[in-house]
Amino acid sequence: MRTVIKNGTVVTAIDTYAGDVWIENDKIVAITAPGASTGMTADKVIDAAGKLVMPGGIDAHTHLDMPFGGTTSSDDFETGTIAAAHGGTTTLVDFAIQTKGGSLRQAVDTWHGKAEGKSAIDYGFHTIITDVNPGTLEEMGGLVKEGITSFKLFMAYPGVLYVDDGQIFRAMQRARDLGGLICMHAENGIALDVLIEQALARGETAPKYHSLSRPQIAEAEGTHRALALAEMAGAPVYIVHLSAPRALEKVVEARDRGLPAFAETCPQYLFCSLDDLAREGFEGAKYVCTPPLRPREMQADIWRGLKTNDLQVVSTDHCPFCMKGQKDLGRESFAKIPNGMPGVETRMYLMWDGGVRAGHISPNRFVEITSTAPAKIFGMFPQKGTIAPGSDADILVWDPDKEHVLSVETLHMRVDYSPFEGRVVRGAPTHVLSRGEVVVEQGKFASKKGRGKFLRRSTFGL
Ligand code: DUC
Ligand code: ZN
Ligand code: ZN
Repeated sequence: MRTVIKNGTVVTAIDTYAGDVWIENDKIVAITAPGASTGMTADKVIDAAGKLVMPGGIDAHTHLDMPFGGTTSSDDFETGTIAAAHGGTTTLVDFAIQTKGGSLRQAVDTWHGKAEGKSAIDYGFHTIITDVNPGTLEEMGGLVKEGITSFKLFMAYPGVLYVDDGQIFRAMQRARDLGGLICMHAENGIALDVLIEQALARGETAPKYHSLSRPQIAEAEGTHRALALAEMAGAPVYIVHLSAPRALEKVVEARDRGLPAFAETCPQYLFCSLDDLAREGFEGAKYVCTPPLRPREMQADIWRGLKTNDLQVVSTDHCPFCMKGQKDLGRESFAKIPNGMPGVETRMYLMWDGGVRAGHISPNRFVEITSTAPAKIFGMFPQKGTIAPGSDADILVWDPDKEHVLSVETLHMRVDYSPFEGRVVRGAPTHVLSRGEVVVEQGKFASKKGRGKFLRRSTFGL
């Protein structure tokens, strides 16, 4: 099967040029000058005149079908990956969680069971280690050989996901030896639990107190500690979901000293704020995620970090919970609201409309932070993350002017609200290809669940 995407403008992280992209089965095989006589014929022609041809989005941070906060995130691998494809994301990396007393093997087997036969796009796994002990340190080696080359640790959520500094340090040393990458949820959870208890004792139970009881200094301290431990271990580190200027300062300082320190932010920290958490009644619960949304004035610094490459990636931390039956567990106490927001489908729209169109970033930088950089950091490049001969044909034909309304009525995530209800964005995919197959065409899913493949990722190579 040969497909050609003709007459479009190819946009990668570094180039913008007119080119026809030729695909054979699941791979890109050639890029030719528009109209050049190539001698090749195609079974399928996609006309991309007036459109951009970009690598499919890579979301390196999702939580599908994850037990958390007394419930389970509402998208599974079927609904979550179909929604992702609609929004132009063709690869995701989800987190397999070690249960207390369980092994990493069990975690990964459980996650393979959740994804197989369901995922509509390609996927990899990180593992969340909740108990770093001689057994799990040993197991990390086996997982790296299976292509699970990154591990998330939590400084937050004492008694649930939290690991102490000794455990973090040992895991970092082991990751260094294996070529693995530690991803850190960097907030001082021990101190935050005290602040939460004190807020509740004062009767501060509304959703906005979720943010007011998690000050940015707790994230800055955690970020500094993660960077220091990684430096002592001689290991690279990746700070997940960075939300706060003072945490960003720590990353800047480490990178300026040449350390292999990386960090992502998420659209919610660029487009939502404490004002949303403070909405009337219980509406703020829609915006409860961790780290929390910050005062609106802090967004400018996060944009600056993205522009200057102090932040390298935008992923989503997609972790949806319905208002009815899930978020409402916390009507009496913000501490019982399941933490997480939906985002896997809206990331590319928001980063184009609110990032590129708003003048914060160029189209090339859009490709870099949503696709190329996560592919490189997480061992998927150049199979994923670019448009080049030999790469997987994960491609977006992107209409930069197409209007789309973000609403629970138009989006496909299995959740009963949208944080962006009614927002009109410009820029949307007309065709989404995953390994050469058109999976979404003009807003309609054109493929089937279960076609996505597990991705064996390489060790850390930057
Ligand atoms: N933050 C969230 O908002 N949800 C899942 C886990 C996390 O760290
Ligand atoms: Zn986290
Ligand atoms: Zn997360």
